[in-house]
Amino acid sequence: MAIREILEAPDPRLKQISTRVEQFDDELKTLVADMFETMYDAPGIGLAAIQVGVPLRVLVIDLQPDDPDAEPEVCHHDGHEHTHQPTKREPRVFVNPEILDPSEERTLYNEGCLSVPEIYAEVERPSRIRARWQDLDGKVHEEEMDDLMAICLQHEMDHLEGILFIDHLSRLKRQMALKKLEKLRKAA
Ligand code: GNR
Ligand code: NI
Repeated sequence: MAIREILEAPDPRLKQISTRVEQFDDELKTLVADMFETMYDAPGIGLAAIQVGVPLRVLVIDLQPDDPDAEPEVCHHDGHEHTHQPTKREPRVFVNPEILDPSEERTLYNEGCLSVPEIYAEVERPSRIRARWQDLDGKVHEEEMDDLMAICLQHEMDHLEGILFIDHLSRLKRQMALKKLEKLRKAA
């Protein structure tokens, strides 16, 4: 497993349209393992493959990433001592995801993106969706989603179409965000 570099706006690779996964092989499993490691390290609650430069329709989401400030818990069993993070991880993989019947009802959420670091803005999206996707074995799943899961899945699906959350803002707000990003980068 490896932490991969996260591409940042205005990198043109983030505008690519990702292609469907056809091979459910070890290379896909390695990509997903690396995406989880990269996402937890960042830390973030979701990551699309294109954010690490791979234009495939693959997403990972964990709405409960470990709290980086939490003290690791030490526990003893089987005669061994080991540590683990007190918050529970809920890793989810979505291959070739689709959104079905988005609700008329919309919701606003103050979004951020690992590819647009330190910029946050309110984005409006359908409140509820039905999602269909494949797992690492190619098996099809379908589920209704709401709240943060619906928001995050839609944010990640946008990445597959080369869309960033700032593309949902007015041109003025988007330009302000990109200017701020440029300034932050120069200061770093
Ligand atoms: O870590 C992330 N947080 C977040 C907050 C609100 C809405 C969407 C997100 S996803 C983001 C990680 C990321 O950039 N995924 O593409
Ligand atoms: Ni993002």
